[in-house]
Amino acid sequence: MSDKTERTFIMVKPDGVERGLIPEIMKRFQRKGYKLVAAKLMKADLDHVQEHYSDLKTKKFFPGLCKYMSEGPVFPMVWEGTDAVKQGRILLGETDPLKSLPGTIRGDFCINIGRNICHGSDGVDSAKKEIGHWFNKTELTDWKPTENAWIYE
Ligand code: DAT
Ligand code: MG
Repeated sequence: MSDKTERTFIMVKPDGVERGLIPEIMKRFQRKGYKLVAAKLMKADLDHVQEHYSDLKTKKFFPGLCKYMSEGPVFPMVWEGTDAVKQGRILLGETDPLKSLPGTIRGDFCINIGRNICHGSDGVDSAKKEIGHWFNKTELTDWKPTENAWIYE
């Protein structure tokens, strides 16, 4: 594997969970060839979500965003592989689903920016921070998928 191996934090938001889209979103990362390192279904409290989105706390939509994110179950995950952070954002599509191309997760499954079904880290540093915020070290599984021999030259 190349030395650009990265981990990214991807989370199915409450609307994605309620709409039964956990398997669909996981499938996009699995079939690309990324390795699942961690995943769990949980309900996050308001403080936890506010910390996750602390960069956006001055935005008008911040209270509504945090309320929606803390009122239903979420499905946080960690995926690993070459260029996983940037490629993860490409798989997700644009923040605004109406600007997301068909074939991307947001382009295929949603309409409204406030209900865009999934989160993805926007950089390697934020990915590290987010992974640490949502998962304990013991929840991050160290393993070598046998299929990697067929995904990486
Ligand atoms: P992204 O999730 O693509 O990284 P972001 O970090 O700028 O986008 O914003 C976090 C989430 O906040 C985003 O997924 C949906 C919501 N959001 C962003 N801009 C918004 C807006 N103008 N109105 C309502 N919700 C918004
Ligand atoms: Mg963001």
